[in-house]
Amino acid sequence: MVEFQVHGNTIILNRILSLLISKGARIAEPGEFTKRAFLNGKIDLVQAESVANLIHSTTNFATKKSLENLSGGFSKKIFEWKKIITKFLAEVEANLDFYDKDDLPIFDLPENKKILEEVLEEIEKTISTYKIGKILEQGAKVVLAGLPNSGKSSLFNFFVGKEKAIVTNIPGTTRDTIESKIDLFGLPIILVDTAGINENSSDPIENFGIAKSKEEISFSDVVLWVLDQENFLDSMKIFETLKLSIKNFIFVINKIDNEDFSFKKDVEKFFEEKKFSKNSISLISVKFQKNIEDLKRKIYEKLIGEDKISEESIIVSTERQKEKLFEIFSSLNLAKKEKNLELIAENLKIALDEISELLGEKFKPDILDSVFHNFCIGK
Ligand SMILES: Nc1nc2c(ncn2[C@@H]2O[C@H](COP(=O)(O)OP(=O)(O)OP(=O)(O)O)[C@@H](O)[C@H]2O)c(=O)[nH]1
Ligand SMILES: [Mg+2]
Repeated sequence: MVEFQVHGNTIILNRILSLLISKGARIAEPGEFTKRAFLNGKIDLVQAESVANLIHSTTNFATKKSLENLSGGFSKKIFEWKKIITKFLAEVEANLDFYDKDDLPIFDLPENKKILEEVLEEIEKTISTYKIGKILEQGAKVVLAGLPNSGKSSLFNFFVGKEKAIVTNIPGTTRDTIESKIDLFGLPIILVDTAGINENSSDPIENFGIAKSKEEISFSDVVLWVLDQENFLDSMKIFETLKLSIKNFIFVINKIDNEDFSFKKDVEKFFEEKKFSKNSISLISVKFQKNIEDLKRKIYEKLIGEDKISEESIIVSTERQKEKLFEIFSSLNLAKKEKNLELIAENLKIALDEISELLGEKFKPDILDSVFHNFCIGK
C-alpha cells in the first residue's frame, strides 16, 4: 500500500490522479473496499449494507443505528435465530432417519414449536422497524400547507432555526416551495414550505405556486394543514374540496395566542363531529412557541406509528433485508403450522437458505451489484 500526502487543491489532486492512471492505476469502484471486505469474509452482507447507510446518515440517531448494524448487532440476532432453527431441524431429521414414520416423534415437538413461535414474534417485530429504517435511510417529507397568511412560513422558520422563508402579514407572501432538512427526535425530515392555497386567485404566478403546493402534498408523508381563527371555516372548506387522497394530515391551528377559550372549544367540537382523532389536531402559537413539542410528537407518531422504538431496538435498514426477513417469516410460519415432519424439515431448510442469503453467505452476483451500486467511491 502506498499513501500520498499531498496538498488538497483539486487541480493538484486531479493531476496526481491522471499521472497515476496513466501509469496503470485505476479509480476504485463505488463500494469496492466494502465489497472486498465482504468477499473476504470480514463482514457479512447486513454489515456491508450498513456502511452505505452510515455514509448517507444525516442525524445522530441514524448514525448510531448504522454503526450498531455495522458492528454486528443485527447479525448477532440473525445468528441466534439460525442456531435455534438448525437445532430444531437436526432433531426433526434425526427422527426421520432413525424412527419409523408411524412412530410418535421422540423429541418434544410442541416445545420446539413454542421456541419457533418466539422467533417468529421477534422476526415480525424486527420487520416492523423498517418503517423507521426507511425514514432513517431516505428521510420523510413533511409539507406545510394551508390558506395564505396562516403562519406556514413562520412555523417553517421556527423548525429550521433561521429566517429562511419570508414572513409578512400580506397574504400570498410565499410563491414557491422551500425545502430544508431538520432533525425530529432523530428522524431526518425534509420540511417543505408551500405557497398558501387560495381558490380564487387571478394572479398567474400565485396559481403556479398553488399548483406546486398541491403537487408537494401528493408526494408527502405527512401534511401539516395550517389554519388560524380567522380562516378556520374557509380553510376547512377548501381542505375538503381538495379531496386529498393521503391519510397523514395534522390540522395545525396556529395563533392560539390570539384566541379566547371559547374558540378552542369550538375547534375541538368541530373535529369531534368530523370524527378526527386527537392525534391529528394540534393547537399552537408559533409567535409564543406554545405547544410546539405537542406538534412535534404528533408528527413523529404519524410517521412511525405508536410502536415504541427503543434505543436498543435493532432496525431493519434496507428493502432487501425487509424482503428476506419476510420470506424467512413465511417459511417458518409454514413449518410451525405443519404436522408432517418431512414438510416441517423442508420449510426449516428453506428458512435457513433464506437466512444465508440475508447474511450474504449465499448470493447471486446481481444482488451484490444492487447492494454496492449506491456506495460512493472510496468506501
Ligand atoms: N399572533 C400571531 N401571529 C402569527 C403567528 N404565526 C404567524 N403569525 C403572523 O401571521 C402572518 C403570516 O405569517 P406567514 O408565516 O407569512 O404565513 P404563511 O402561511 O406563510 O402565508 P403565505 O406565505 O402568504 O401563504 C405574519 O404576520 C406572522 O407574523 C402566531 O402564532 N401568532
Ligand atoms: Mg409563507
